[in-house]
Amino acid sequence: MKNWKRTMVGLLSASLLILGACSAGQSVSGGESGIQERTIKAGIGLNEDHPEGQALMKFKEIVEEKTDGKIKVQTYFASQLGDDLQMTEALKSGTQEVTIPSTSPLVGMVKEFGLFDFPFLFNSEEEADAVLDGEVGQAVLEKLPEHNLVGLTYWENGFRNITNSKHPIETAEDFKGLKIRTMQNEVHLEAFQKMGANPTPMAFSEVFTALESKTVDGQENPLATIESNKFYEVQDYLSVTNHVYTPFVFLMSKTFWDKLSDEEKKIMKDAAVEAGKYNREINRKANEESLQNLKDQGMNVNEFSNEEKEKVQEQIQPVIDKFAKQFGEDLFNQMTEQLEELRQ
Ligand code: TK8
Repeated sequence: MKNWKRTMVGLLSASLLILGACSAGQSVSGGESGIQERTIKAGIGLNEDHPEGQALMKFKEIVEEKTDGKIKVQTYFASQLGDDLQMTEALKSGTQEVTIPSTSPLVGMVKEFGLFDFPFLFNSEEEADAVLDGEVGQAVLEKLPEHNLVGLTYWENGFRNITNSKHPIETAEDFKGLKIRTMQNEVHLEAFQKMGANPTPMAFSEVFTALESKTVDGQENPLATIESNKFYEVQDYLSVTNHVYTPFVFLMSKTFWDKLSDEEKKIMKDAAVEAGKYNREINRKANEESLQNLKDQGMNVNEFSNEEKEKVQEQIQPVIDKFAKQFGEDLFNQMTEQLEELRQ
């Protein structure tokens, strides 16, 4: 009898302990389901009127709707919280929850992102979608958790074009001696060096002032950015080169992610993907509209012929060969094979 009693008491206290641990687990780490009151600080480098800004507003709308306002998204634009690298650092240390930087400045951290920085790699946005949303893009996202980051999906910055204050860029020779701001990315740096330009890497938040003060002659970015950031006020010439495609990557702090319940994680992931679809759609429309608007603003616009593109491609091939080896030849080959298949 005594023994039986002791066993019952033992069992009871053990199960109470387990119950206690479960509920503590839920309030501390989120558990498997349920939605809690949370606030997400989300910052980007571009303006709210830019397709990336519009898509961030869409992300906010979806998250707040699906969580009945329990999870709030506070939005910050125009590098208010810092540039791409600074915001990514803030995510790593857990003081900011979301940022959506260009992948290019992150190559110092995850070298494989550099595989997307090769000039003339993608022929269309659809090719970029296929690679980024496919195995190669996903394999690169898997490198992020070891840096305390979670990559939910890719958005689109897009194909880049060159502006400058000196002269139209119509031939491969026209790059010679041009002081051009590049992203903080070694592929871009070395490619422009090979083209005879004088590249200066700097954070995006410093570009307008650098152009205005003539610290640099030019810069390169997608048309929507050239318009949204009013670079036409300090740049006379726009050459439609489409020389390289830049993805955005939707990053979440892993410190924050790990606290979320499975239900909350699904809401975040779905919202990032859905807002990303919207981002790609409006970005592609904005490109067409922006070209017209930039002409209306008085920019001198010219195309860059396929013949000249081929000359540039030849100049920069050694840079691609060098970095493909450095960033991961297997992934590079997988990507080029996928692109060849798409082109058949
Ligand atoms: C915005 C940047 C920018 C990028 C650049 O944060 O740095 O030129 O194209 O748009 O990510």
